[in-house]
Amino acid sequence: MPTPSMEDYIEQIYILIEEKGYARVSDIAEALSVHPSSVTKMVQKLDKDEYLVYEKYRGLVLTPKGKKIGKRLVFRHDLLEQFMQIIGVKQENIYNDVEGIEHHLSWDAIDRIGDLIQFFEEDSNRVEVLRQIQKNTEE
Ligand SMILES: [Mn+2]
Repeated sequence: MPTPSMEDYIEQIYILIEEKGYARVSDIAEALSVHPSSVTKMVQKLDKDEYLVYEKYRGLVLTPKGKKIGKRLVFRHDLLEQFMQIIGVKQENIYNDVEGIEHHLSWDAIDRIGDLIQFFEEDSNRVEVLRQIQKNTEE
């Protein structure tokens, strides 16, 4: 199991490769607001644990294991953002809130949140009812 920090890297590398076709150390460092030397160190660890293959001049490529986890991590992030939106969290808080909790929930909890999203999506009136409650408690 990857640590929270490893998860952040795998997630970001997956996103960069999806968006640009490659992930450079400098891009990863920028995306995660860390020093390039920290990226190099982590990339070596991820290579050792077989999440990716790091070749100094060719750059890095996710292994099937790394890709599979990367995909799940991005799915989890997006699902939690959706959840935050549904429960009415202010847009400006959503990204940081998700970054703060995503590593600390079991996949069981993620699946149950998925059920809840489905519950709200199946009938838009349910979101309206929730908004009404929120409006009433504000007053
Ligand atoms: Mn994330």
